[in-house]
Amino acid sequence: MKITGAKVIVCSPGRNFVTLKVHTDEGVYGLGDATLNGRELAVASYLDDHVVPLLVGRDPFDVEDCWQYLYKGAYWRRGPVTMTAIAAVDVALWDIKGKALGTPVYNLLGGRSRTGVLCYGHASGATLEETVDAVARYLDLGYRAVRAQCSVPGVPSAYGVGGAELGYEPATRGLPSEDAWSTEEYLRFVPRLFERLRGEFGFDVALLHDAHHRLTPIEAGWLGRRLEDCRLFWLEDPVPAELQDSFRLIREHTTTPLAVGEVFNSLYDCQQLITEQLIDYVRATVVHAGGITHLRKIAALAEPYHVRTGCHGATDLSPVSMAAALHFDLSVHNFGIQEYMRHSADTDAVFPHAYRFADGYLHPGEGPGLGVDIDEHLAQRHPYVPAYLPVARRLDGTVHSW
Ligand code: EZ4
Ligand code: CO
Repeated sequence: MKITGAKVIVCSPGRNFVTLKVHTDEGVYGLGDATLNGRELAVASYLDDHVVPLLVGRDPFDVEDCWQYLYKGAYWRRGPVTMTAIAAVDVALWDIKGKALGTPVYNLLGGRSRTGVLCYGHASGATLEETVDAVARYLDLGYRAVRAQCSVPGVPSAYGVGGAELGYEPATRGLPSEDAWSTEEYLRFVPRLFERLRGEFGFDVALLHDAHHRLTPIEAGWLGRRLEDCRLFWLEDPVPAELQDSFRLIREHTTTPLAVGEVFNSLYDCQQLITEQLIDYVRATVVHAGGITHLRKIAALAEPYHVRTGCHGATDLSPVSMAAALHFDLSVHNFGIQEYMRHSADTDAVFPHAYRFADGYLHPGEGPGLGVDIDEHLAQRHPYVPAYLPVARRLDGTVHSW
């Protein structure tokens, strides 16, 4: 089998997505997601101008060799744009191999390690009461794990609130908006939120929270300790993780489980976090961390250190990524949980998919390959629209991590 060409499809069915469709001489094609929120066209160009010409004539079954060729062959290593582009090719090749062999991708990854993929949904509200109601709604839908975010008095645009019916959509059309931020108000409010949620729902539901890179290590240590009796499933992204060492300080102060890594693009971003057991869950994803091939290596490194996976799964990852994540999640032994934010009806129409939610678990389906397709005709009706994630500023105007 030979690759005959590949097409980059940019579309915006409610939000922007970049998709790579790899064609072969046997008529089988594969899909990969290449969406990098707010920097979509950079990856589209990287693929179109610099990667697609290198794919023609290659055997799509040589997945590892292709990965190494694109990674080492570029000379310039790592970085979100490069690794997202490599991920798109990698996932498309796994899809092709599954379709060609007539088996779901999870069978190529060692087979099933479990019967379903535990996932969590996103509850949020402008007030504490609204957030309580939102959590209740997820429990009614059968979720066993819920992330809770809430506007903070004095900080109405706190991360993770609103913008979609079952979820949270942070990117807005046009140039970036600016959100006000106050760590002091946030730290005062969050313990109240989780004490209330535990009082209301007890301890049978797993509760998660995303601090979204906004704290310092000592602030994160305080918050983690303060929340210990609320028994969070995890506290996510307590601090920006460029400095992996900073997690040691957090660990010294709290036993609240820590998750990090949705912005990681390689194993080297989490090597120290894993081998020094500074985190409990690694959130690297197929689309931003070099595809299934590289993510498996991150999971393999994590397994002996008791670090489990908790892949990013927000709506800026297309249904192609969600499908790929589910095959990975089903197969990898040290799976922890999968983030699941439902896509809009327009997005689901452009990307028909076999995966389904039932009783708090996701299932990738039993069809060959990834089990997801793209309706190119429909995609064309939703052209790219410039859209960006917000920027955060502290109350005195200083730029803060968003
Ligand atoms: O802000 O996907 O845990 N999920 C998240 C997401 C991210 C967006 C960024 O593109 O933190 O909401
Ligand atoms: Co997050």
